[in-house]
Amino acid sequence: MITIALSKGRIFEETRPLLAAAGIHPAEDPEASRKLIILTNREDVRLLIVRATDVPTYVQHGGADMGIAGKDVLIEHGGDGLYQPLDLRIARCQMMVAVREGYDYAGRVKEGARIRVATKYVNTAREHFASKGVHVDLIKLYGSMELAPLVGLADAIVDLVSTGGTLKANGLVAVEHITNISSRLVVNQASLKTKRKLLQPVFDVFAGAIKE
Ligand code: PRT
Ligand code: MG
Repeated sequence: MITIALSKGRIFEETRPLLAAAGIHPAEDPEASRKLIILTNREDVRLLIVRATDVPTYVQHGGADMGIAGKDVLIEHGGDGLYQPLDLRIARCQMMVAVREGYDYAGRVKEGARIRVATKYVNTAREHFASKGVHVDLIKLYGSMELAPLVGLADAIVDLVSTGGTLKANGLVAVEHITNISSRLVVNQASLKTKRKLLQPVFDVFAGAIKE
């Protein structure tokens, strides 16, 4: 049996064609179902529907044999105990620093001011600003980071941007690019040894179905 952990929403939608290429068709639509274990047409494959940030944890501890997780999530998790064979190039976006329109980010950095940064990605943000020698106070949030600069909770945010529509709708502008993000296949290291025969064909099909 192969257990695959993934999250609903964009990751599931963009993984669906890869699963189909491997002949794996979910028995139910996870968007509509309340079930957290979704069976498939293949008796030896099932899907676990978990929060995006929990995918590496399930795979690391063997709750799932493999999973699909954003690089943003993997950097924060640390990747311990995970084999990461493939960049699937799905759910792509960019991690950026953004501020309120009119906030002089470059000027504040040049002065050596302390900047208050709200983010869900504290490890990534800490490393980024340290490497640039920018002094920051990090404020951990769990979502809707865009709000923080609007109410004076923070001077800047570190968040993911794809179309830019969310920043624009909230009067924010991106001022610094941190890294490109896409989703990776992650595999439990014990499963890799004990279930290689079942897993390898899935990796091979996924590898062949990656776009660009
Ligand atoms: O939503 P929930 O709190 O349940 O969890 P989640 O946000 O962790 O999950 P989900 O499904 O939203 O995202 C899963 C993964 O998709 C992330 O870990 C990223 O790797 C990837 N991804 C790709 C994105 C985006 N693009 C993205 N645009 N994740 C989030 N966003 C958000 C962003 O945070 C911002 O709020 O979309 C908004 C910006 O989008 P634009 O198009 O307005 O720029
Ligand atoms: Mg989300």
